[in-house]
Parts: sequence; C-alpha cells; structure tokens
Amino acid sequence: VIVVLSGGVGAARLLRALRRVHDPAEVTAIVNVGDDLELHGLTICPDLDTITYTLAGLNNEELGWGLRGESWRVMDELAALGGAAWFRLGDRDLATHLFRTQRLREGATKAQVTAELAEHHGVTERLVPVTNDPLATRFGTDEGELSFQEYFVARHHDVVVRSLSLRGASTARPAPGVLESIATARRIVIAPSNPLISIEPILAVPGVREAVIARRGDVVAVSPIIAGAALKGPADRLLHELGHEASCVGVARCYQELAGTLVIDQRDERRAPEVRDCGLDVRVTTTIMADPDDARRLAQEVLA
Ligand code: FO1
Repeated sequence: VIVVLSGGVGAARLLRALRRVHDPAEVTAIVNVGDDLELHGLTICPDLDTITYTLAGLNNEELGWGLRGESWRVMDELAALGGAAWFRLGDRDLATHLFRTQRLREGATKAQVTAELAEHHGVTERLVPVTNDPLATRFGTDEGELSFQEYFVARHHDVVVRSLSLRGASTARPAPGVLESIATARRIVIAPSNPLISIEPILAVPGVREAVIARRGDVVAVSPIIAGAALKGPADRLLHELGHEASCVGVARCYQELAGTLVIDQRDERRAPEVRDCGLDVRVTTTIMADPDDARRLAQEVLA
C-alpha cells in the first residue's frame, strides 16, 4: 500500500496521477482536517471533499473546489436574506454537507462518513481523515486570531500571518488505521501541499510525526514550491512570513527529519545540491501535472 499525506488540490491531482501507475485500491490518503469548519450548522471538510470530487471526476477545475456544473440558488437566496454567504456552498455540494452532518449526528465518525461518500462516488482509494477529533488551524495576525476560512476565503489570504496554531492538536487521536498504514506502507508520499497548513496539521496529531520519522527512508515528498512560487494558494507567502525560505530548499528544510527524498521541479534543478546538503536525496522532474504524460512521470518518480 502507498500512503499519501494529503492537503487539497495538489494532493488530489497527485492521487489521480498515481492511478496511472498503481492500483487505487492499494492507495491510502491520510487527509488534513485543519481547514474543516462548522457553518449553518453543517460540518464542511474542504480537503476531503476536494479529493473525493477530484477522484470521482466531479471537481470544479476552474474554482479549484466544489463540484463542476454547480448551481448557486441557495447561496443567492441566502445572500438576498442577508445571511452568511461569504463561504459559497453550491446547491449540489450542500447535499454532501447535509449528509455528513446528519451521519455525524447519528454517531458515525468523520472517517466512516468519508468512506461512505467515497463509496457512493465510486472512489476506490482509501480516504481517511487524519483524526476524527476536532482540529482547527488558526492564524495569528495583527488584527487578532483568524480561523482557517476567515483567513483563506473571507480575507483572500491577503493578511500578514505572524503565527500558526492548531487548536485541538494535543488531544486529537489518529483515526483508526492511520498509524498502522504509515507503519506498513511500501512508500509514504508527502503530496505537493502546503507544508505549514496542509501537512503540519496531519503531523501534529500525536503519534503521526513519530510514525513518519520512523519510516524516513521510505518517505518521498513533492515540493509544492516551483521557482519560488506556489502553483495555487499562499504557500510561498506563508513560508516567507513565518521565517522559511519560499523555495524547494525551504521545503527541504521543513521535511529534513521526515523524508529521505524530495522531488523538485526541473525549473529548480540548479538548487538540487542545496537540497542534498539538507540530507535529502533529490529527484528532478516536471511536477506541475499539466498533462497526463507529466502526471504519469511524476507518479513514477514518487514510487521509484
Ligand atoms: N474557497 C473560496 O475561495 N471561496 C469559497 O467560497 C469556497 C467555498 C468552499 C465550499 C466548500 C469547499 O469544500 C471548499 C470551498 N472553498 C472555497 C475552498 C476552500 O476553502 C479552500 O480552498 C481550502 O480549504 C484550502 O485547502
């Protein structure tokens, strides 16, 4: 089994690419839940849903979240009423959150609901939230502390971040199977997701970081930073604001104790020696997954 530590879009694309070279039934994605939120009484899990929708071929490529061919009648009506419509929930997407919330109220765990949604959509990879317990990424700013989606969506990640914290991390327990799958996987892949706000919340669940470190030789990370910039989202900006270098070398330093190998993009080839100086092996390829051949090449590289 291949284990993939996963955030949202970058991880979803890598998981889709892995299908080209590996049986999806033998892939387990351990997914960040630090972005999860409660809104309108509903439990919303953006990274789990992005991965599920992408692997089901239903994702909205333009938005990078939600479903394709979506309609917005509920949000438009809510906005007309003066309700909280800043976090846009499409009409069909709402069904996912209604279903999840109902199942959680009935006593199901987040992991169980995730498996039910994946099965419904014909997704054969095993998708597991890193924990069933509450875990919330928080941003320290000059205007006070912001929740993940206040920072990301309401403020368009356009506010200087001074610190990050993970509410609930010290008491969260890994979901069933998380530690076991890390301990027994043939390969553990750290997806090209944001190291600070997608991967760190996974590692912060007690026992997970130690489990990954114990497998360091089999851990391959993919840099989400290419030529100093993130493909999507604020990874470059956050790395810089929080005192890291926004480059594949900065990513190598973040993953030094966790990963034996870092896959970097061709455009960063000249920085390979500096990554090696951090104690990681380097593989150089195209990491953007712009077309099926590039996606296959990256998948082969992470499994090599
Ligand atoms: N991102 C936005 O930029 N605006 C939105 O209105 C928005 C709604 C939304 C609804 C459901 C969902 O699963 C994701 C949604 N996202 C939205 C994306 C999401 O907040 C972030 O991209 C992730 O949390 C970052 O990984």
